[in-house]
Amino acid sequence: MVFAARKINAARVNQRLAHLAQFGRTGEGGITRFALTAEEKAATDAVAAWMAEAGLEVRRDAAGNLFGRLPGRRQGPAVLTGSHLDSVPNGGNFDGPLGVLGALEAVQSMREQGAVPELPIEVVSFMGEEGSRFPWGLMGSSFLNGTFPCDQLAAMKDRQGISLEEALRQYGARPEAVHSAAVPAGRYAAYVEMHIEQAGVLESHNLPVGIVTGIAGMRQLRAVIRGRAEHAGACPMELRRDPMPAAAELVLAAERLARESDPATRATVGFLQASPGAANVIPAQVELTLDIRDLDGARRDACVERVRAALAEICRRRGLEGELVVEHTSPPVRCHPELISTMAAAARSLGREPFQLPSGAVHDAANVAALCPVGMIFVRSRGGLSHCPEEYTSPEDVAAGTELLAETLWRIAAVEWERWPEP
Ligand code: HGY
Ligand code: MN
Ligand code: MN
Repeated sequence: MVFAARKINAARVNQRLAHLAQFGRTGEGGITRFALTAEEKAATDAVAAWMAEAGLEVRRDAAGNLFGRLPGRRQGPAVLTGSHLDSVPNGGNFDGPLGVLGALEAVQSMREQGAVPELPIEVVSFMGEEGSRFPWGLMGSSFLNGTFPCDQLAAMKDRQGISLEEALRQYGARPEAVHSAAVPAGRYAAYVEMHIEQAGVLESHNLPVGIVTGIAGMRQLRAVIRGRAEHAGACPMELRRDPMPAAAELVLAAERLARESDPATRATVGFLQASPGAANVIPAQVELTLDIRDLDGARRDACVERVRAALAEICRRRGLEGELVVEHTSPPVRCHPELISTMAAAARSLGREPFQLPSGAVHDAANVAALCPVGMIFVRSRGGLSHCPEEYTSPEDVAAGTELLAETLWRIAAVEWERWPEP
């Protein structure tokens, strides 16, 4: 039975996207759905019910990742596909859910058409991709590829002081067994993730979909600058040891150093906190996050070292103490050439241009690349916006992406994919 990717049910995937938007809706039109919260649980439970409706074999691993499996004609390494359902604070409704629901639609359409893929295809919803609650992004896929430091479950806490271990338990996951979530290389033949582009390249080329060539590497750091708390009115300017202007210098230095590096180098300060945090108190310390990325790992690391040197110079000159701690690293990843060419052939068969582009955003695919070859499909973002309530992909583009994903999965599952040489 041949599979017709054009016959995916576009209305269903768009309705499901709209349905998920209710879980974590904020008063400002966005979505806040953090890792291991009731909101992520509600969205994941909805997807689990849809997987069961579609006749998939549904399971959850000890880390809270959800899987739905469509059996193949023969046993063998499954083709994995999916994304995540958690969000950034007041984020959009497409970053993550588009990849999970597109993957579910692809395999549900195969089943409804009576088309059985050669290899099994497994849909995954990874827990906690964004790193918005705990200081570790790509968390669910870190458990899958065995790189999460499982001895940190009790020590790693969110900003309310809840440990990851407690959050896993409250979520209904099994912190005592999280090691079992790790799978060996070879368990999967390949991984394909569909994702909203989160930038404006496809829109600028007036294209609905694109094929990703590689994923930027990311280093997330926490800078702490310590001075001396004093009275905001009584303490003369020349006697202060104030970490706030030092933090301001560091923010500007990070921006300048990234601009001086390369257009693919990106540096962002997304969080800054003074303590004790009162208008009439010179802060004792200022803490801020630094997110530094690049498609080239060495260039990214060189930028990190220049920021580290800038912090040391600022603190020395101002008589302050400073430290810069790496909290999470995600390696730059190249998508596998075999998958890129398969996607290009699938695109052409659907009358789509096989446009290729890199990803400045990181994705669970970067982790799964440690287990098998990975590929990604991007779908156009209106205005290139993402990580905000304005994030949007049209129903027509959702359909175009889902068709391409479905055709790609069908082709990958139908070929004898050996363990490919590293790209
Ligand atoms: O940060 C990222 O690039 C992704 O959205 N977690
Ligand atoms: Mn994402
Ligand atoms: Mn994101």
